[in-house]
Amino acid sequence: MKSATLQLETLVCPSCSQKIEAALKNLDGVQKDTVTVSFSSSRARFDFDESTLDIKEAEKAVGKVGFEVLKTRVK
Ligand SMILES: [Cu+2]
Repeated sequence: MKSATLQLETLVCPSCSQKIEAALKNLDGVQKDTVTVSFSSSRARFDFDESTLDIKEAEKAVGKVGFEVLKTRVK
């Protein structure tokens, strides 16, 4: 299990973070109960199974709902 932090472009309202959270929870390999999106720091965090999910897929999913990922950290 790995842990990811995505630095996003500045979120302008709390419903943005809900959209992103829902998109991440939809992905196979993401531990749903670990997904948190902080509106104030514009950051998404979650744990995921690296054998099921390529982190690029998570970036893509966030992009699809309309938000840019500025930086990704996995550890
Ligand atoms: Cu919004």
